[in-house]
This record gives sequence, C-alpha cells and structure tokens, in this order.
Amino acid sequence: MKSNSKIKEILKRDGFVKVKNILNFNKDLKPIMKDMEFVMDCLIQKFAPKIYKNRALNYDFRKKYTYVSKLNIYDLDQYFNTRLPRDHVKKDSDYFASHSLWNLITNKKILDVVEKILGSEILSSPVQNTRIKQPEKKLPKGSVHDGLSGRTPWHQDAAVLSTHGQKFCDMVTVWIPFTKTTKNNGCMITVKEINKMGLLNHISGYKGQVEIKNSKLLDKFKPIYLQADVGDIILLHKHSIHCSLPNKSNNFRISADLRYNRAGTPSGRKPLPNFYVRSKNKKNIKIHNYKQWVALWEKAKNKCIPRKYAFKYPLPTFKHNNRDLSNLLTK
Ligand SMILES: O=C(O)CCC(=O)C(=O)O
Repeated sequence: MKSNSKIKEILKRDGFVKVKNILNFNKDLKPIMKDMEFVMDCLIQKFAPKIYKNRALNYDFRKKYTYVSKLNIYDLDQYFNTRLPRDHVKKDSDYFASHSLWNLITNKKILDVVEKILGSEILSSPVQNTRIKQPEKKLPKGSVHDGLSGRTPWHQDAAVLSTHGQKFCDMVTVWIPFTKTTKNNGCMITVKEINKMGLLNHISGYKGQVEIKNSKLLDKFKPIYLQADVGDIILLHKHSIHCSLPNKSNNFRISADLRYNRAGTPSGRKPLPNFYVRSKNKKNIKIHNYKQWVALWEKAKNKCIPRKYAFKYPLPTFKHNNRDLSNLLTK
C-alpha cells in the first residue's frame, strides 16, 4: 500500500487514487450481495404475481434482479440504497441498512486508508449509495441517466452537500466495486488535477441530479478511466470532477460509494447520521453496533418526515458565474 503521505499527496494533486487489494470479496462484499438478494426475495413475495413467485425466487442474482426490475416497483433503486430517499420521506420509507453494510462502513481496512487522508478522527458521512447497474440495454429508456441504475452525470461530490457543507466539510469518497469495473461496463471517468479548480457551479439535471454547468466542455479533456478489480478501492477528492459511463456489457456492475468526513467539519446533510467510526479517544465512539446505527437512521427519518425531504441540493452552487467551468477554463 502507498505510504501515508503519498496517498494524501496524490489525492490532493490528482483528485483520485486507486488503492489495490484492500477488501476480500467473500468476507467483505459477498454478504452485502446476499442481503441485496434477500431484498429481491422480499420484493418478489410482495409484488410478483402468485404463479411466478416460486420460479423467480429460484433465479440467480442477475436473473432475479432483472425480473424484479420489470415489476414496475415505484422507486426500486431505493430498496437497495443505503440511505433515506431524498424526497417524500415517510414513516414507511425503506432503505438498505443491512448488517453487512454496517460491517463495510466500519471496516478496519477501509478506515486505515481513510485515516491516511483525514487523520485519526473520522466520522461516517450519510452521503452513501449502493448501485446495481444492469446492462444499459435492459434499462427502460427513461432510466438511462439515473445515477443509481444508469449513468452518473459529471459532478463533484462537494456539490451534493448543504451550502455550509460545501464550504467546510473535509470529506473523502471511498468507491468500492463488487464486480470488476471496466470501461465497457460503466466505470467512472475523471480528469486528472481538475479538482484544483475548487468547487464549480452545478445545475439540476432532468430528474434533479447534480450536474456540472457546461459539462460538455469536459469532453475535450483526456479522461482517466477509473477501472478497478474487486478488492480495490478508489478514493475521490471532494472536488474531483467525475461521472460514470454506460454499462455496455452483458453483465452487472455493482458498487458502493461510502464517504467519511473529518471530525469537527460538517457532514452537509443534517440531520442524517454522522458519527465517529474512529478516534484516539474511545469515548467519542458512541455507535458500536448495527442496531444503534439503524436507530440513528430511524431518528433522522422522524426529523425528516415533517419537512418531507432527507436532503436538498442548494443549486445553483454559487449565485454568481465566477465559478462556472466555462469561465475558469478561459483563464
Ligand atoms: O458509481 C457510479 O456510477 C458513480 C459514483 C459517483 O459518482 C460517486 O460516488 O460520486
């Protein structure tokens, strides 16, 4: 593994770092895929016509998910995502807070890497996703640009935080492939060192996704393909400009993106769970197990119900256009 100062330096310079062989598929990732499959089984039980249930329950992961995705289940991605839905938070809002995911968020090998970037005082950020991406040709036309199941537009992770978070959050993204991720099956791409421009203006995409303003201008840069093997992790700087490609393969592309922020800096997603996962002072660690973690999400949910949303993107990021990519590129 790269030494402490090297990882931090490279991340600050390039905006991304791949760290190889951190996780073990069977131990760290497979349990999450098993839990995803359990969610599929529950959805089949609830939504599939009675005559197809038994057959569908015996399908393998891919066939089962493909079947479930054709059942017209409202906001299907949300059942497999780690956090509350962005909008319309209700008492029965579901999210994928499995024990296996708790184990990943608090995984020692991940935290050892994160410590090299953020130092020893680390909080788990509620800005987290799990993404199951089928081959794009299997997606309904309208979902091709949905970031959880299709392509993700060009963006910076700092842009999905509150205005306070955009300014003060010291955060790192840990992107984790559950399947080998390549150019062909929709890896992320980025532009080296462009993070040095700082936070740029974003616009709201057609379904409210966060997207860099004038992102077409990025087409003229040489992309870096963030391909990764299972076991690797990819770290992204909060100002890294990145997006993901279409899954042109015949196979699935599955990943999680977790985030951590340095204690003492805001998460940018209040009141969602933001708690110590590592500290020199053990008294800071108050969430010790899966059940406490779920309780935090449920408490946050109750706070979000009256206002109906879990988080909002404060677009435009800046009121003036000094931070537009188009302006900065001409300087
Ligand atoms: O996994 C993807 O397709 C996109 C991930 C991403 O954009 C992120 O983690 O910020």
